[in-house]
Amino acid sequence: MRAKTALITGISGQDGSYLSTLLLESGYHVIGLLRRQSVAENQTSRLEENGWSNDLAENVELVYGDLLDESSITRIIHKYQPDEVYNLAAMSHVRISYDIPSFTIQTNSLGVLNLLEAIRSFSPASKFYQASSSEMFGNSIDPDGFQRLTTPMHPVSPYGCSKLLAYRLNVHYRQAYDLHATSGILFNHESPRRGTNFVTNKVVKGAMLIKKGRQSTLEMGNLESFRDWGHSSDYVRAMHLIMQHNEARDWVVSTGETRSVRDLCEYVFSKLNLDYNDFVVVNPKFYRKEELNILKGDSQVIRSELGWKPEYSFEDMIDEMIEYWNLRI
Ligand code: G4F
Repeated sequence: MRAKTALITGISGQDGSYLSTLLLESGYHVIGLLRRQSVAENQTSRLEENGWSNDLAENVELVYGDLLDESSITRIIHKYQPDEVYNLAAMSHVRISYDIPSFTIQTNSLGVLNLLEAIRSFSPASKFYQASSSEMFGNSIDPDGFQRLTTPMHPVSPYGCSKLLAYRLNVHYRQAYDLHATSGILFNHESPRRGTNFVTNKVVKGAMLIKKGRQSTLEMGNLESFRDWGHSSDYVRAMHLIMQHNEARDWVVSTGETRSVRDLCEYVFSKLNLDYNDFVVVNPKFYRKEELNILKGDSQVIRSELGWKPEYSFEDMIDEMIEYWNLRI
């Protein structure tokens, strides 16, 4: 049987690095879209953590391109005619999106439009996965405390607005052009490969630096916001399942549990036998212009229809991150 070809945009990011391994181990030929960076090593540092055997590595092709360089996207889609396209590329940091709103909206919205147009014109049989985000809900919550597909979407950041436009474009291309355009509304997902300017890895790395005497305090923003945190490797499994389903739809992927940033600090510092109250200092510079207060996702549909469930608990995930930094600091 012919190996399936998958294109992953954002292959060098946290999710791209886990997804590429999942697909390679499932026998795919993987094309990874890379953006040029001045430090060449940074482009592939997460991929190197996969430690692929030669057999797996020979099934990966990395190609330069950019969602905003329409010609590069068109050329790649036309050349490879991928069976599956996973769009994981984005400007993904919510607070930074207030500083670079135009770039965020161009990359996260118009970039998706470029991909959908290229697929529509040159490879209409390609299945498409759009990385949608729980940030699209903003502060809307259903009366039972959860967010789900039917919850109104009122984003509170340029990032959330950009993802909402991309989400609606994806639905439109599914309906208007009959593309197999799917999306996963993923709640926060973390791992040791998470950037250290996102809250989980910032707290774990900061606490470890304090534990080892290399830092005295940890400056944080809002400790009272709540997030539904899962593990990236569980969430890329959900992406793959979503793409294998015969019907193109939108799905919510979440743990269904919520914790505050304060709870996170308390857990991480206590694992290192420290009291976070002695070290965590609030600095308003890390506040958002408008905060999204509580996220808790209802993922019953993907659990019952696709048999997905997370394998990592919150504690397992944070313990893995602590172990990672313990070996490196
Ligand atoms: O880790 P965060 O930066 O993630 P955020 O903003 O929830 O966004 C992440 O999840 C989204 C899904 O809902 C993705 F779409 C998005 O791409 C990204 O992956 O912040 C989490 C919470 C926020 O409420 C923030 O205000 O932590 C709070 N926080 C408090 N102090 C902080 C800090 N966040 C960061 N990054 N740094 C702080 O010092």
